[in-house]
Amino acid sequence: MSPRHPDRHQQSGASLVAVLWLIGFLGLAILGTAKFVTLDTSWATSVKKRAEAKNLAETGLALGTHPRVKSGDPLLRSFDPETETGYEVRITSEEGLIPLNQVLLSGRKDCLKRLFELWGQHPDEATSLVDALTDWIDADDLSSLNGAESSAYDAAGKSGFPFNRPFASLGEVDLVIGMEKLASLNPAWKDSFTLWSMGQIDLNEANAEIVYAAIGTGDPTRAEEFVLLRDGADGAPGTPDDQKFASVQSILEFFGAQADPGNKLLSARSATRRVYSQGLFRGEAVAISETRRSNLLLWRREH
Ligand SMILES: [Ca+2]
Ligand SMILES: [Ca+2]
Repeated sequence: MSPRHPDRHQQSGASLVAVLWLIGFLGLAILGTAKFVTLDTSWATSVKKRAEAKNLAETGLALGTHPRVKSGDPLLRSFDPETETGYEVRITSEEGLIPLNQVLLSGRKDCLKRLFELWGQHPDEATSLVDALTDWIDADDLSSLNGAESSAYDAAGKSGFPFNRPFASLGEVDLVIGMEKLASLNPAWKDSFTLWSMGQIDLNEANAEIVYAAIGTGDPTRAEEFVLLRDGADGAPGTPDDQKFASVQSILEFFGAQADPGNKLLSARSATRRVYSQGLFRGEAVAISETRRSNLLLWRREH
């Protein structure tokens, strides 16, 4: 009778478990490494695609900022569907937007109030907000009738405001008391304002809302009719069929309005170009906006 060796059986069993465990561990490690490599490769591909898309956006930007290239030029769009690469450029004018500092400094509160009410703000709230915006940029600490100077900001737990100088960025405007409500009514409110124009509103470039707010007379429907006529048969601004008006006077005649010699806000021409360029590379998109006047870079943002 052969002797029994229970320890040897136990050792074999333990070894088998260890081997199986090791195989399992190695399998998991290999799977993990493969997953990591896949993720790493996809991250590197995404970074490369984004870099290519940015290069294409820069190419479009260089074309769009060239003084001889005008809005509607076929050079401003290029796309190869086979390689899914290209760029699209839009040239607009900074004067097509409301120059916030100048409007406040020149006392044209009515322009802002009309716009805010058009966006759905209650007239009383619109009045308070315009007064608060004025108090933010005027040098004194004397509150306007419905405005907000330092005591109002202290009470709201926002000590250190207002800055009592013109806005240096549209981001600062978010800090003004009452802006949260306006931003909830129109989250894209910044798209209607500029701090980089010559300080006038070019009615040949502004959208219907801004035209309505700036003209100071007539209704929003008339402003929409004006923009329809101005943008030509294709209904798109910045294309060759646009019907630009020669002067502010001719635009006011369209509205049946009298020229106000004291109103220096209106204009029929622009001086500051804003170029938006989107580069596309195989599903990746990078957009860059630049504002230039006489080739001097005033503002740039990468989206
Ligand atoms: Ca002030
Ligand atoms: Ca057009």
